[in-house]
Amino acid sequence: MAGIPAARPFTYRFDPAATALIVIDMQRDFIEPGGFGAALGNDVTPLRAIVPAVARLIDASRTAGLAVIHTRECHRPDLSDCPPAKLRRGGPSLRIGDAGPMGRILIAGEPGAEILPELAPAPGEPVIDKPGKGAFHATPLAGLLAQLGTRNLLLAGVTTEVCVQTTMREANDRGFECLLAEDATGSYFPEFKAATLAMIRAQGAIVGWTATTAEIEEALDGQGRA
Ligand code: C5J
Repeated sequence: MAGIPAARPFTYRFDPAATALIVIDMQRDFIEPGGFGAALGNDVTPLRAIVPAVARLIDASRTAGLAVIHTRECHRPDLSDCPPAKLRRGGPSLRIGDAGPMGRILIAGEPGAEILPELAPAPGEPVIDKPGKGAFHATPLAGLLAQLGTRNLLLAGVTTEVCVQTTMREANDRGFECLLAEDATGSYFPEFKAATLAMIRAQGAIVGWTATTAEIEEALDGQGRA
């Protein structure tokens, strides 16, 4: 058993053999200048700033033998998996499926929907394409985690208050013990990120725990499977 004594609101305990890292939606369209997020008028700087921490977390998790799972928010080219209510959002400037600066927006296979090259999944690491904000909705994630025997989830990625928080709440309701890496998650709105971290760990970890990447690295150090 490993632990992060400095985690908030109290010590987070986990068995590395039953722990997976989920990296949420580190896609070009959300993070790169000139992508969908930027075209909507968002400042992508706070999202770009987390890339080194996410890379460290992925490295530390791989070294410790944790399963590393990546997600992408994207849709089929015919948009058959995109509910009309979701399609209507984001207007009037740019909507899902429209031609955007990096190909059709949030469409599988388009350049903007790809994960940043510096965080590319390693061969064999699962990549879950998800049509919703939460990674459990309409995806094989629950079955995959059951197969792996996962009980604990470390989370990172973007955006903190949308896809990351939704996934963490879905996971919490399914019985996973979840910890969000504070400096490896980002939002276009720093005040939303701060509020999300606070509400996750409120009331005795009502949704889960938070810790820094350095604290997680320290806990994972030396945990590599033989
Ligand atoms: C958003 C996400 N913000 N990955 N997606 O639409 O959080």
